[in-house]
Amino acid sequence: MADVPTLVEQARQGRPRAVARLISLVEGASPQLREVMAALAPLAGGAYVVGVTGSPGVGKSTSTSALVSAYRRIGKRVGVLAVDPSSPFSGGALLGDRVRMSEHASDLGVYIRSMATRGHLGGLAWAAPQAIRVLDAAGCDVVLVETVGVGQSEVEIAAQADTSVLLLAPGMGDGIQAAKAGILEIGDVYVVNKADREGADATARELNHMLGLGEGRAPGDWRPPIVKTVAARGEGIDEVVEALEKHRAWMEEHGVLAERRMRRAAGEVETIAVTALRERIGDLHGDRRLGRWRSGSWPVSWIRIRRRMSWWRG
Ligand SMILES: Nc1nc2c(ncn2[C@@H]2O[C@H](COP(=O)(O)OP(=O)(O)O)[C@@H](O)[C@H]2O)c(=O)[nH]1
Ligand SMILES: [Mg+2]
Repeated sequence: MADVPTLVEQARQGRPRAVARLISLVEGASPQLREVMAALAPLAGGAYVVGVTGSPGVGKSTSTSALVSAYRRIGKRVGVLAVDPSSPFSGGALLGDRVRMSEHASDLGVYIRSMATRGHLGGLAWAAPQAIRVLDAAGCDVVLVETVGVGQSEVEIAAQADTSVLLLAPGMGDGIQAAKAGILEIGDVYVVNKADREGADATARELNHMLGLGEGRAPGDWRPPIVKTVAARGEGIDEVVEALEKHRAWMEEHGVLAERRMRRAAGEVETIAVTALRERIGDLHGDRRLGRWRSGSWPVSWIRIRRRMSWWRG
């Protein structure tokens, strides 16, 4: 059994092994999950969670690494969660992330964690928010969540962030794709990376046009800015930080931050409830009770399940 209070204490001092251990305890739903959550809850809530999303190769890891440097320069402690729902193993993409973030490896003010598998429990919908909470409680001022753009899961993970940054790059056909995928709705800040390449201005213009199409904004509404960067050289990154701080200030002023966090908490409770329910029902295919259901008594079991569900809801 892990000594939870000691782990929490060490995590707050920035000890990477303690942070790693706590994340393992919460993402794997260990028997100590409740104890860990109870210890973390009063310490969490101070971190600003930023999602960094975009197609593979657009420069998410490079940008995230540059953002880490920028936040470190102003003395912030930073946590990074690199999530790749497309890869069932710790595969090549995450390895590349490691390399691109290796300059921060010896910095105790930075903690980097990759998460690849969808396999466990409620999958990333469960694991990602728990890991974010650990980083938050461990005293990170900023948590950057890098996630590749693949369908539903990216929206799911973007929903974990206070602010979502959507990255595009010229020549990737990203603009049109983004519009098709309805991704334009999830960005609070847009970044056209690889501005050293031809077509960056055109991509920014196209994006600006598309964002304008959705214009039905009231005067006080947030208008997502578009920032051009060359992440590989750190250019434009300070402007991204500035845009993030502006968005955060706007959210605080308009009560949006509290509202987003409340919605997030509700979603988390739902995930936990659904996961627990799924576990209780068990693996139906390997369950002998299924035989009884088949032999005619299933309506009774079904009523029992319904009752349990209404208990969850109520
Ligand atoms: N030319 C150029 N290449 C970049 C820039 N930013 C990142 N890259 C390169 O793009 C490739 C993919 O970057 P990466 O950060 O791994 O993208 P990710 O898959 O979105 O995380 C790498 O070879 C980077 O060196 C940039 O601003 N300009
Ligand atoms: Mg990456």
